[in-house]
Amino acid sequence: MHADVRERAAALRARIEDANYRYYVLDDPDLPDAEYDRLLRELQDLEAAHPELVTPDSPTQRVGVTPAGEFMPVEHAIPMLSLNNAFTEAEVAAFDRRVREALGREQDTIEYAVEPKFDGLAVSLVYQDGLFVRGATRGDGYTGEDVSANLRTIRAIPMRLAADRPPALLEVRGEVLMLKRDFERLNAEALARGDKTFVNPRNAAAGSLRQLDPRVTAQRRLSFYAYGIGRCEGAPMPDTHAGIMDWIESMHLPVCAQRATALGVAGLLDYFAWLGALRPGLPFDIDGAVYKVNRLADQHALGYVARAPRFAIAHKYPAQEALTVVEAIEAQVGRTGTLTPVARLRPVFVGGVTVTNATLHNQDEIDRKDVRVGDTVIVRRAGDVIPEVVRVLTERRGDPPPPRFDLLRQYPTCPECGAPVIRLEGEAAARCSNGLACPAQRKQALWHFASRRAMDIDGLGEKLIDQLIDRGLVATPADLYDPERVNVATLAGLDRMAEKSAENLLTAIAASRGRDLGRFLHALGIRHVGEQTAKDLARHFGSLDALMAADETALLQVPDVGPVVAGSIRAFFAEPHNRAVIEALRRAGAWRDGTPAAPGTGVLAGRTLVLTGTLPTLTRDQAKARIEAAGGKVAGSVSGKTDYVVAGAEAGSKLDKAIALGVTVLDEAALLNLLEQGDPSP
Ligand code: 9MJ
Repeated sequence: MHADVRERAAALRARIEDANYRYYVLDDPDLPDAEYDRLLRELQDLEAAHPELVTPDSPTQRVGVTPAGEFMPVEHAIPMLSLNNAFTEAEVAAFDRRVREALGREQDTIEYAVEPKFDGLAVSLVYQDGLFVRGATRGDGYTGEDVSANLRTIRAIPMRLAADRPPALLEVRGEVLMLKRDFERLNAEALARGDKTFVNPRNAAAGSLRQLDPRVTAQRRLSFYAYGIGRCEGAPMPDTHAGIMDWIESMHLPVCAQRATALGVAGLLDYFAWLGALRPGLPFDIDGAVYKVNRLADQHALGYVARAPRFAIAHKYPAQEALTVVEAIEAQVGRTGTLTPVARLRPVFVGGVTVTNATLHNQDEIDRKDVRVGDTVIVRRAGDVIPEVVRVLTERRGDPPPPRFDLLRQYPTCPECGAPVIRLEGEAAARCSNGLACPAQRKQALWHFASRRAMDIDGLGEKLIDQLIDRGLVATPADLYDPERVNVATLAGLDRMAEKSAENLLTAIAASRGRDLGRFLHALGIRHVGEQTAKDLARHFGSLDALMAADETALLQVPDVGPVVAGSIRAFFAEPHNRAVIEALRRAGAWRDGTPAAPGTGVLAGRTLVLTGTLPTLTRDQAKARIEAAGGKVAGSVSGKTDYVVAGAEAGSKLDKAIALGVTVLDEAALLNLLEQGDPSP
């Protein structure tokens, strides 16, 4: 065989593995996907023509192994012990005290290596002379299962260590996990196929790693982070845990960037707080921090108690999930009359707060999760989002089981006004049929009218609106501008209002007169007419009268307006009550006709941009305003018509789609540059 073929195969392998390292470990890819695929195909073809060229560390060997019948047991030469947990600062302080006492260094400040506690599955990877030879799950700590074929599919795990003189034997330990974005994509795909979804990234990772067919695992995009080593032979070892982490990082093993060292209890608690603040933005789930005595000689001296090391501890964040019981399911009436079912829960402490309610969204969601009154459920609270029911423990249902919950049967009439509740064909939502005669809808409509992105009436909050409606001072948005109803005397008589705050509110109401037509249309709260559609309508028709006179054909001329939106607009303006309110608002001078921000001008005229993720300095609203001020349009989803995607931290599937469609991706700096310099492309 020709030496040049062998050389080419070796070069391809090195290039592909380097691309894997850059993409999956450094998160800094340097090779377009198409080029990567081309190189991999070339290598596959070479190896197919010359099977003797195939090496066990070849990237072609990551998938393509035939399914195993079962996983073989693997004994861990050094047991894979678990960590003891600390839940309070006092427990962390007690841990540190035990360490100092056991080392006979009561007066010293101990140095710890500190790192996130990954919420994944522990595995051990064995490298012989730098080559990956076997990987196993933790199992019971003494015996695990050989999941080598599945671990090979994880691109972040090097098949060959990057070291000139690798150790003769090195056992790396770490966690296999699924990144949050990969988890979301997996579930979205499962949902689209009508398959079962996974409850959380940990379960998805576990289910994927224990697949008998590695081809399935390969499609799941698992990740890996090393957190230590087991056996090491034939190489000098660093003398601290932090040193070991740096060492294995140099061999291209993935270690997380959030590791550090900390001094004493104060240092540990500082790190815990710092990591806790980062937690929501991390690409993976963590459930705490791990503290390890940094010096290996000290670790050795401390040894083990029962089944856990005495030199390390896991400091856990309060649980994000908890078990509780659904005591009732009630409906809340929203702005457009939608009845949103809410589970009333037996109070339970989750993620640092007591949770008593969880949203159930709509009847479809209730059906999908099959939530019934009396059920024991898992509730989750993540960040400051509304708590949700993750899953019902159906096995805990009594006999006979409680009946299925049917929102329409439970609420044939609106709980706020008693009007019939209807569910339109093809809609998930049930809604009150009473429109603005329903006080709950009135309140929501008024709240929306006054909100920042509509009429922007500063100081008109929920509590005030409740009082204005409940006391009959205000029934419609137009009443806000009626001095007979809303004045210093009437306002000052409300709870939590004094003369000064009443005057401030009146000033804010007065300042809202004459808002541009786009904002005003948005403020009206016409179903299916959001902020962008409102702007498009204002731009297209230029005056409210022109819009009110438009028939369906005329409405369909407006970008993104289809028959449903057009129908909703026509129905809104056909309603006599709405026409009366609009006439009153006209007399109050609430809006100003005319076309906002003349289209066709500005550096981004005619360009469509999509925002995703968190930008470093601009809020989403600010970025949107800047783009629109430059004549550009901000769309909600990426399509062939998208000119740019502006991506920040934690960008999600929109970024993936942009890359797939070849849409130019900008970061914030590039966006600002574009706004300043203009768009060079035709
Ligand atoms: C996790 N789960 O992230 C350890 N771990 O160290 C970290 N687990 C561990 N270290 C010794 N970061 C036993 C387990």
